[in-house]
Amino acid sequence: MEKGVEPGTKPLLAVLSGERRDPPPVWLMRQAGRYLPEYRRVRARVAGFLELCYTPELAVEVTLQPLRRFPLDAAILFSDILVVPHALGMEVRFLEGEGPKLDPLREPADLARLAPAALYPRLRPVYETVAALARELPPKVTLIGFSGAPWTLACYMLEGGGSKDWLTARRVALAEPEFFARLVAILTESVIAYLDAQIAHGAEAVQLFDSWAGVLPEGETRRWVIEPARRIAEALRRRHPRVPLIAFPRGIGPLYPEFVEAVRPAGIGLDTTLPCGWAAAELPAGIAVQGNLDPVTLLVGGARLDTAVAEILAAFRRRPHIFNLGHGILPQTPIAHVEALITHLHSRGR
Ligand code: 1CP
Repeated sequence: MEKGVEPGTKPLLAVLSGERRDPPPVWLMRQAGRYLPEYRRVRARVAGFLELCYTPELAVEVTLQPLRRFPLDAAILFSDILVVPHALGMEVRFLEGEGPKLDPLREPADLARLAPAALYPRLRPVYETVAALARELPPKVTLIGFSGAPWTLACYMLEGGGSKDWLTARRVALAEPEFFARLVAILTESVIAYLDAQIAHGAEAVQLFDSWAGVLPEGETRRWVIEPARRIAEALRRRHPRVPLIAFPRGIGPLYPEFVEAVRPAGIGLDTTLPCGWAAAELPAGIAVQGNLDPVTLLVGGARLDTAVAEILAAFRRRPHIFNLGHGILPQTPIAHVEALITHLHSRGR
């Protein structure tokens, strides 16, 4: 079922294969979701957020909602990174206004609670969503699948929810490296299987979100961020050589070039804090860069937004570039600002 790369027809895939496009293709991280009233209406129809992720008909609808409003170049599967810990057997709940809550892993014996064999059957509804989207998408739009990366998933699984500093996960990684390595090994294999199945069902590109990579020191970044991403990228390249991977190791700063050399993804997501000029100069020439508008700038809009967009376009004018935010869109973002951003991109180009 895997589709070949069609660089001639899909701008996003063309850029991921190393071409430059002017204006650049655009999509926005977390482009479906709470800033859209039509999302909130669908969300109100289900009791829990996970039910939305596991009901293909609704997940397809929510994935397509932003594309009906804006001429985006990609649809990103509507799901969440925490479906992987959930499918492995952990309890995961999303509480209104409080974010996710998990029943945390506390000691090595707790790893026995994880059942990798359950992954495929439990995630089948997600694969059905991918397959339905692959059939329904307009011809120029690329279907992006995704997964959380092992480090970020381990953060939630050890902490039991969101955190400002991820102290539990950082402590376990440093103080109990054997326990932590076993957890990361299970997650690495799970992420490979999960992304492999998304591709088999029609995902044309996949993004690996390592949202909390930036809290680790250098050595731990190599071991728990770069090395797992390298293994995931290699396994997917072997199985699906033509399907591009976009890696998003948020916050790793000066380790970005080393990450790219080791992992060799087709695209690299740049976070908000990374200076564009530095990234344009320091990252290997063939790789597509994605980003990195500050979500707060999109929230504020107006002249600030126009200036920031112009600066990003100028910095990446000589490189394959996918326009995106440097992190997920904020729920308070006015829809008019998203419209203004895309109009600006399409009218001015570079
Ligand atoms: O009540 C609701 O509607 C739940 C809000 C919500 C939504 C809309 C959550 C809970 N997840 C999502 C969807 C989601 N999450 C997508 C779908 C695509 C899209 O919206 O366009 C994607 C790609 C994610 C990825 C995700 N979830 C990440 C990685 C990206 C990032 O922003 O860093 C992370 C860290 C999560 C965890 C998560 N899920 C939900 C929340 C509120 C959080 C963050 C919790 C925290 O701050 O720690």
